[in-house]
Amino acid sequence: MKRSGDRLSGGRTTRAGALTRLAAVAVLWVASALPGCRPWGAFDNPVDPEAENYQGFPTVADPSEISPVAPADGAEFSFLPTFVSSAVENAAAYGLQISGDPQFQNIAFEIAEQESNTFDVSGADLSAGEWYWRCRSRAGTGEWGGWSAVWSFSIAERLVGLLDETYVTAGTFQMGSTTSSDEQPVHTVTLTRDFLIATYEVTQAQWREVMGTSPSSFSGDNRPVESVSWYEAVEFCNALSVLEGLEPAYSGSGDGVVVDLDATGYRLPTEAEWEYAARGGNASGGYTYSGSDTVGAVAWYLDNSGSQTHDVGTKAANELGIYDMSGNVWEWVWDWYDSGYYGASPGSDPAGPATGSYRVLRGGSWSSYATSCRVANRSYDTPSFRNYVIGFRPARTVR
Ligand SMILES: [Ca+2]
Repeated sequence: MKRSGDRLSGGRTTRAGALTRLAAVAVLWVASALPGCRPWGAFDNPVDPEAENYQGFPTVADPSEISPVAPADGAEFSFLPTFVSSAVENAAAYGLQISGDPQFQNIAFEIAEQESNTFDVSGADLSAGEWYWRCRSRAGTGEWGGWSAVWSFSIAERLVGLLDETYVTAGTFQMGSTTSSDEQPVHTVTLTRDFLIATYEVTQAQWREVMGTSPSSFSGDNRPVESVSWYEAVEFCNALSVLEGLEPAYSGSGDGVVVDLDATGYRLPTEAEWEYAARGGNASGGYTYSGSDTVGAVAWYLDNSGSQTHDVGTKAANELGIYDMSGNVWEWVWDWYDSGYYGASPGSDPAGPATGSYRVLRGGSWSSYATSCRVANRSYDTPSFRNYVIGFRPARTVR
């Protein structure tokens, strides 16, 4: 680690922190991938054909020869996937309904008519429980065919969001500074994706909730988790995505980890996202530190920390309402480190070099000199490195 600003001789403390605001919620996670497709016409498992008012199989006549293809009957979701019906030759339009009862007396969500047989149901706001769906098609401007068989699916309980998050609107900013050689050249960066970033560093209570471990050197539920490697931070992000029914952003493992920046799941911010958020995004006041030109107003650092971490959110927030981006603990970000990267990085959505030996760290720590807490400052270490000055905060893409 480029510890130019760090003194790693701080004392330890075991002061107990307050309980966090974590909601005690049931976590029921179920497979979120689309179930396998059923063969066409697999009307072998309609929902409760004995139920009163259930009309049984639809009258199948072209172009009403249609059936749900995915999700198959009984599928469980913690978020709603795309629904797909069988494709019907000559069909000009398809329709879909979702109901809480298999007789479809109350329609909870409907796509009355569209050309595609792939239905985007992401706008359906369904509570946890059992649901039913069916579809139909129409040839040209003629009559609608009959409704398909009814298939069931269920929505799992979702974990109430574990992290407080701050919305960061996409935009353009000047990244870097003239202070240090690896912060040059100052260059224009455009981020094209809105994203959410954790308002606070991940706390020890949050880490324990997801990972079941207590790795930190300092102890306190509301203190930032530290002594976690980059690999472990990535693991946390994927694990939390699974718990909350989001698409995991990472695949692969070790140094072969690949990120999908378009996935909805948690991930480490890119270095550019981190700096943009630290600078206050579109609301930037142009400060040296995240939210102020006075380091002690926004950061726990060498001169005021008492050689220890502090509860997150106990200094002033930055322009966007994000805390501790300067100081408290260094934060792992996604990018590989390359001191010359800024001279060749793309102007849009830079995500770091393709390979490297070190991952970037940002923001300085309780053990850092003020200069390391600057929003433009860059540091790095090997991704397996653990230290009581290093933690992280996740981000995720909004779409
Ligand atoms: Ca920090």
